[in-house]
Amino acid sequence: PGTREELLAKIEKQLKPKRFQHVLRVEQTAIQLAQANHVDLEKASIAGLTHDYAKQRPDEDFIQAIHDYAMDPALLTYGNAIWHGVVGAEFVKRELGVMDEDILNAVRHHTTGAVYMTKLEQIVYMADFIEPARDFPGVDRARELTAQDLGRGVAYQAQHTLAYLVAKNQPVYPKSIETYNAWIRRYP
Ligand code: DGI
Ligand code: FE
Ligand code: FE
Ligand code: FE
Repeated sequence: PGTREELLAKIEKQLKPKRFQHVLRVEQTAIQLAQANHVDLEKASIAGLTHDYAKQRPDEDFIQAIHDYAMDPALLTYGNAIWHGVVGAEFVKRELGVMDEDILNAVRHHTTGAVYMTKLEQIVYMADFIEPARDFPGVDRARELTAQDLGRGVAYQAQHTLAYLVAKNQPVYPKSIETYNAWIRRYP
């Protein structure tokens, strides 16, 4: 994908300043988690930087992409919250030239998680949840658990997000429920 500077410039152009600052914090958090978990730092950096690349695109772009790339039509019943990761990864690949499937899967799964996640995917999922500006009840517990054991952090977030969505009367994407079931069994 060229130099880090080129990548940063392309990402910054797509995002409002607040969102871009979040992306930089997720990158730093992902790098720290990568150090602690013996994961490639460069991959953690690129995945952190690209995870919300598509967050501010119009719905039409996602709808077009779901058709163009023959993605699951059930996706059409959700919205930006789900699309920006799973469909956004296709834009990261084509527009930023990121071809590493581990990085692309980290982007794809950063919102919903997945039953099987590599260490890198777990790191991006957690970094997005616990980056230093995140402030919600439970975030300190999430930071603590993640520092002890990355997988425990994943189980905690899956549980926390599901409870949050139900409390807010929000539809739950099936993958989010699958993530919850799998990780709560691994970390009872
Ligand atoms: O993009 P960020 O704000 O940094 O964080 P994110 O991608 O983890 O989450 C974006 C939003 O997605 C957040 O408000 C919670 C929501 N979300 C997560 N899982 C689901 C969901 N929304 C729906 N409707 N269904 C889900 O399963
Ligand atoms: Fe996101
Ligand atoms: Fe998240
Ligand atoms: Fe994010």
